[in-house]
Amino acid sequence: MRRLSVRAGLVLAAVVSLLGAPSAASAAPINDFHDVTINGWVHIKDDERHHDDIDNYDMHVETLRLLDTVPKQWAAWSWCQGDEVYVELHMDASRIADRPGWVKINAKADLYEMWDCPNDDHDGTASMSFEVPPNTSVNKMLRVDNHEKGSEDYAEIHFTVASYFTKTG
Ligand SMILES: [Ca+2]
Ligand SMILES: [Ca+2]
Ligand SMILES: [Ca+2]
Repeated sequence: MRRLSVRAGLVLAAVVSLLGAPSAASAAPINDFHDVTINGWVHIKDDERHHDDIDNYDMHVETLRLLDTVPKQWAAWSWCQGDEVYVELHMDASRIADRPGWVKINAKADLYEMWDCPNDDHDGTASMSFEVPPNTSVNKMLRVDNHEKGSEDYAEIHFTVASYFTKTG
């Protein structure tokens, strides 16, 4: 009898932990997943009359996990150079529905330049889209220029997208 009641207690505990699952997504079965890792570095020039401000910065590494229930994710980065050139990068990764294992990447960079960071003087934009086959990494460079007359500010974003596709079911 004692043994039986212990087992019933364990079953009850298991039911409670299932009910306590944090979201519907985590309770759904996972058939496969993508881990899309993005990293790289950026080179930024703030043009100045006498001495340009130029520097390189690392991008913080982001891993976006794509599932049946979450087929699209995004990440963002921003940098400030010379106290006036503000660069934003936004990237998203999404599953290509009719080609299992493939992902589509959209990348968009915006350059703002005024007398502080961040600022809202939008002086340039650049974007690209590309597809990544399963278990492949791709290197890209996205350049955004300041299109204000006479400006030579720019940013060159060098990044790698690595997509790992795993089937679990
Ligand atoms: Ca400047
Ligand atoms: Ca400056
Ligand atoms: Ca400006």
